[in-house]
Amino acid sequence: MERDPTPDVPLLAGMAGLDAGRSQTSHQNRRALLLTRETDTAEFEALAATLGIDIVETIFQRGKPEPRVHLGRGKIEEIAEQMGMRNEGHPWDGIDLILVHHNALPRQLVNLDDALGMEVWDRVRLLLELFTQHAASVEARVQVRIARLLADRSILRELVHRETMGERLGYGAGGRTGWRSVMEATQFEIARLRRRQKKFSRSLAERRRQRVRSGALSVGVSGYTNAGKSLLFSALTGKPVLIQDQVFSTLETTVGRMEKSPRVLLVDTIGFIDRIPADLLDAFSATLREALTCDLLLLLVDASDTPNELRRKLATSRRELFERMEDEVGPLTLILLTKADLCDEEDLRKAVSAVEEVGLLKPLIVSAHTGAGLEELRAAILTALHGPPLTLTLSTGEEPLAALIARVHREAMVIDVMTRKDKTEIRGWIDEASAARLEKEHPEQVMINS
Ligand SMILES: Nc1nc2c(ncn2[C@@H]2O[C@H](COP(=O)(O)OP(=O)(O)OP(=O)(O)O)[C@@H](O)[C@H]2O)c(=O)[nH]1
Ligand SMILES: [Mg+2]
Repeated sequence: MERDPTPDVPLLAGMAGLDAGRSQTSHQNRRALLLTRETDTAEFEALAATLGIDIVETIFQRGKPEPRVHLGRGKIEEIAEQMGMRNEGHPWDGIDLILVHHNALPRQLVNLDDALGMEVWDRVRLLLELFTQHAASVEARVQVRIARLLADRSILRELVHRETMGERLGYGAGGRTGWRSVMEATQFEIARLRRRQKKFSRSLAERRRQRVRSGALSVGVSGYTNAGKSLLFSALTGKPVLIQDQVFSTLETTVGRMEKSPRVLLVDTIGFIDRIPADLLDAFSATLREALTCDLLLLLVDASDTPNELRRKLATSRRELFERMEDEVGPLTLILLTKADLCDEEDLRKAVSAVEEVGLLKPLIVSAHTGAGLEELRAAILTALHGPPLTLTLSTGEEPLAALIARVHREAMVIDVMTRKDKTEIRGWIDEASAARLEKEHPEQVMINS
């Protein structure tokens, strides 16, 4: 069958799997109009700004979303008319994109596209574009592609329906290619990518099993997007990762060893956002599972947000976490207030009470930027994983004392060392298996007290 390489409807985020090349297009400096029913559009605007899109004007209409075109039909007609009258110097000159502040229904998107004759993105599509640009690894790219095609499929269902009803033609010259065949190609592509993704999840699961077998303990770093997860991960592991003042910089998991405690593994991962459709997150479920199937979870909350923002993001993070837990209890969780360096005492006090209000434990206050609170955080992580620190008393004997001390330093996180004549006392955290091995191998020389 002959296919037109680009369908004439720019509604399809993944080009229905027909044209993979287009999916990495830059949207830098595009001019857009934003349509909204809500007054607070700050987060949406930040998402658009991340892509370099310039929102020229925001059109706000009070009232409930309408099923046809989200705003009122009259309003959309007015906009279409204005668009038609644009000339050079018109404030809307150069606009080629309509943004809708809403997770729109397929029907609304198709209607808007028809009415305005212009590319239309809703919030989901905006997120998809962002994910596409930030997907750095093969794994992330496959996940994003599945998410895009799933979004396309819902729109294609609508187009097929209209085609069947005779309301809309197929694409290509004279509408000769039916949407039904595009839909089939999309289904096929989704199935193919899902098989690839299954392989990824299997190898992730295998890696996780290997880590468990090796006796390592894992700590997931979770939280709303842009909360500071990657910077904290980097500060604790010394491993460089992408850190940007942008939402969704991170789309895949990175595992790193906590400095000074090589048996503790930290897992950096994708963040949460409000009202993300299940389909979209499902594409990332293997990635999230990696961070959430852990021995301890850190839940990061940006202390420099206003108390209202903080409460909203905390609620979203908790809901997402709760829905994704394999058992009802989930791993032990520490709440962290991050970016403390950007706050004064009053801000911090308000942030702490916002966390406590919802019945969570007292948060730890940290700044990955200045390093404040990080030693306390390491101690809290180790205590949560291994219990309170132990004291090891090492005595002279068959094995040279210096060798024993060096080994303890390698395997434990040492808090302090006291040297007497023929004995050395070391206080620190050590995992049970290492402690048991030490005692078993050198029963005369090693004594452990809690
Ligand atoms: N001042 C200050 N800035 C911070 C701190 N932690 C993170 N940031 C900044 O906050 C922004 C986001 O940090 P990231 O570590 O990328 O956040 P993330 O949670 O990994 O974000 P995503 O991966 O995009 O979800 C960056 O500009 C960081 O430099 C902090 O403790 N203090
Ligand atoms: Mg990150």
